Amino acid sequence: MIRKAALVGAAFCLAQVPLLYRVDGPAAAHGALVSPVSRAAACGPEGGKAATSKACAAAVAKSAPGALRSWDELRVPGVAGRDREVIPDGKLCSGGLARFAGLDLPRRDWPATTLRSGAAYTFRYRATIPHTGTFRMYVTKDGYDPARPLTWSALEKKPFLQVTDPKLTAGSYTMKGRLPSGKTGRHLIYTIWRNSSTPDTYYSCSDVVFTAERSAAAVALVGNSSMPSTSSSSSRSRVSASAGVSTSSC
Ligand SMILES: [Cu+2]
Repeated sequence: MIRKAALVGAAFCLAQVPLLYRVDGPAAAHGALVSPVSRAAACGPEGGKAATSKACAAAVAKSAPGALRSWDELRVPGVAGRDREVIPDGKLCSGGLARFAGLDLPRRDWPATTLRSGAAYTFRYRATIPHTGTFRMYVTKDGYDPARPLTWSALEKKPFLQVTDPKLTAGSYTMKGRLPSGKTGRHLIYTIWRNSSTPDTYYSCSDVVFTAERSAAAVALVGNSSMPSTSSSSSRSRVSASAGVSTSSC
């Protein structure tokens, strides 16, 4: 059943969505990172308090009218692993899609999630329509400046996490991993989801603030139960809470 539904969804995607299915339906829907929250999810209709931030208001104003209602549709067909060739510097957060240009705005005040560098963390990528594929997450190099346009060279070369076909739990792909170590202050986590069941690749920018790692002694004493907190926790929980709501209509 699930497989059949997924195949049907993929077929609609490939067919550019017949007009019939667009009538008053939700925007075409696929996914975005919600933990730590991505710019698109934070500024979308389920972003809660974060969506009312100055950064989101600016992003909405700079993007095509209503574009961020489709916060889960930052997808580019046919990239096939050539991300660095296809997506131009300065346009990483929009995936090079003009209608999402507001997500590329260089600013220091994007809604950000506070995380402990080097800690265990469960990443959640909300899937409004499931697809198979591989997630790769990159972090910005030391010295990252959010007030400058994001370039490929600002990202570390290798992903700190790579997962193929993670488990779908309560509407989100769930990936247990470890946050990059040795990071402090504001950084950006860049997520690339290359589908294997569709020709699409999805791009997400998540703004984060890293706090210092625990010392080895502290880890030994406390164990490894540190739960990262979110500076805009209301937005995160709202995004997560709505994970069960189906907006899928590819
Ligand atoms: Cu999709």
